[in-house]
Amino acid sequence: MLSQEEIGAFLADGYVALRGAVPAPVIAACQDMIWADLDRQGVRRGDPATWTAPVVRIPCPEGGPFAAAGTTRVLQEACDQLIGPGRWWKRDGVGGTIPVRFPSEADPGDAGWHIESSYEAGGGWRVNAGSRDRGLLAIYLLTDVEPDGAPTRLRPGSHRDVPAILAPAGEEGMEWLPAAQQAARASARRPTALATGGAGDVFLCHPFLVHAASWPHRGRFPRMIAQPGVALYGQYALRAEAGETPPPVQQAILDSLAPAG
Ligand SMILES: O=C(O)CCC(=O)C(=O)O
Repeated sequence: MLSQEEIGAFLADGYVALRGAVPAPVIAACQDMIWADLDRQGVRRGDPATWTAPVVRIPCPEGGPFAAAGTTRVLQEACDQLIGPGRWWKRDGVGGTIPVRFPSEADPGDAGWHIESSYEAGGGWRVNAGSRDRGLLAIYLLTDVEPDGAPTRLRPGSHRDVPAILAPAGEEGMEWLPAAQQAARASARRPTALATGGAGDVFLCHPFLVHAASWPHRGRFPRMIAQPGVALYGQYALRAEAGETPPPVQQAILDSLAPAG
């Protein structure tokens, strides 16, 4: 269970790190599956000469160790606490994509600051202030991630800059790209934190947390993360009902839309 202090940090910073959320043997089996997938693309575990691109993305494999990784008790309890019990899809796995970043001085071309999109409508990806369909962004460290090994960059507090951008667009929300660009500009003054740690750590992030990949990768080993969304059923109301205690994801949205004073 997350402590009150951790929930307070989530409200303030927009993320909380669950250290050791996925056991080491499960992580080792996930790595084996990822390498098997990379091998089919000619990128081989034991042969750094084949690590020619700064980033290779694969869809997160399903089943086996990934089903175990996505369903640990500590993760499910934290999702209940942050999103609200019964409000999110208990996926039998991890999902999303796995960007594998290799030691390289090259610009990977995908390291801009952004928020994630949350739902598809009219053939495009969108996001609205109620965070329709997205309860969290989860960042699973599937290898150790060192500060010089292309960690994901986070902007603590940036989740509070985003509701004011999205709210004027109402239920329909905004197209993802202009929303992400405005979120990046609005949060430029925020500090940067690095999603570093050990393999098996999971960062649970508010859906509006502004983040970015980083480069160069000056570590020795490929860095693997998964970065799925945790699906929300429906969307959050932008006003709390009387007597209701909103879950922290919703509370952060309400707080940032509340008039100052
Ligand atoms: O690879 C990373 O560190 C983050 C990538 C990312 O934010 C994305 O693909 O949306």
